[in-house]
Amino acid sequence: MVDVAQLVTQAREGRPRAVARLISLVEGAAPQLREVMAALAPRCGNAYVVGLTGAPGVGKSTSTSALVSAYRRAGRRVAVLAVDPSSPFSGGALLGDRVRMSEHASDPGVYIRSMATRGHLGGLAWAAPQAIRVLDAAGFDVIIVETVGVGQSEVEIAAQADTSVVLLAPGMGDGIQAAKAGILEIGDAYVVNKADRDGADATVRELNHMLGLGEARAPGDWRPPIVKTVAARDQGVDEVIEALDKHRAWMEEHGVLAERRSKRAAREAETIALTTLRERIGELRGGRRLDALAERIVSGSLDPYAAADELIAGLTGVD
Ligand SMILES: Nc1nc2c(ncn2[C@@H]2O[C@H](COP(=O)(O)OP(=O)(O)OP(=O)(O)O)[C@@H](O)[C@H]2O)c(=O)[nH]1
Ligand SMILES: [Mg+2]
Repeated sequence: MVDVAQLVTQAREGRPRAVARLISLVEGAAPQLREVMAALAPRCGNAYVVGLTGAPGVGKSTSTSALVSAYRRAGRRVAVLAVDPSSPFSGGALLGDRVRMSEHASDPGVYIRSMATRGHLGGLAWAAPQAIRVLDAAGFDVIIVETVGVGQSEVEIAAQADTSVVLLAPGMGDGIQAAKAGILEIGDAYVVNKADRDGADATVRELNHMLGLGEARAPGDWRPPIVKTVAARDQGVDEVIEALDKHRAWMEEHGVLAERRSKRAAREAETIALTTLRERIGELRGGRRLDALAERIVSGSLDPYAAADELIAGLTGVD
């Protein structure tokens, strides 16, 4: 049995084992989540959520680790949520990252957790916000959500972060890939990592061009900065933090932070509602109700819209 009240109390104290248990409940889509989220809600809303995305191997984990160190030097408590949208829900994802982050292992001001999201009905969009809530309520000042940029995942993560950082590296054909993946629309800041390699300046130029940074913007508009880093040697990391701080200040000044958070909350509720409905429809598949409706559609005595209405009415207990 899970003692939710006790876990929540301990998580609020920032006890890592309790935080881990709660995130496991999220991963496993446990029925106790409803109770957990109700208990955590009053404690949420203080953490600054940074999304970090980029193609495989650009240096996300190395950068995350360097960012963690920089935030710690500034006295902030940091949590890292490494989301792997491609690995199965129960998998022990990102072992390599654990090793890479091991320098923070003994620091009680740091919590690192990887989470797999594939295979769950709601996937990344469902699980990540709830894990973020756990970390937020546990009192972390900054939550870094690292995701491999594959397909939709970076867009989904951007929707859940206060600030989104897109990481690129020179010489990987990133420019074209970036344009394809639509990441040019989601970055609040761009980092060209591996600047110790040839082609970093060319990547910066290309990015500048593609983002239209040379063009005029309305006063007060956010202009995404491009920062060069060598994460492996801790170079440029303070500039990244500076860019993040500036973006946060800009969002606060223009009401963007509140707006983003409110959109996020709406999406969260919507995702849970849709996931619940999908689950119930899935349950119906095993039962006779959907079969009966299907029979009537086939025989022409019911059209699919009317059948869907009946289905929805049945699901929500209105009929
Ligand atoms: N030359 C150079 N190599 C780097 C730099 N930053 C990271 N690397 C190396 O690039 C490789 C990939 O780094 P990771 O941090 O694991 O990259 P990642 O984006 O997290 O990779 P995935 O999680 O697999 O998508 C590692 O071998 C790093 O040591 C850098 O600034 N310069
Ligand atoms: Mg990584």
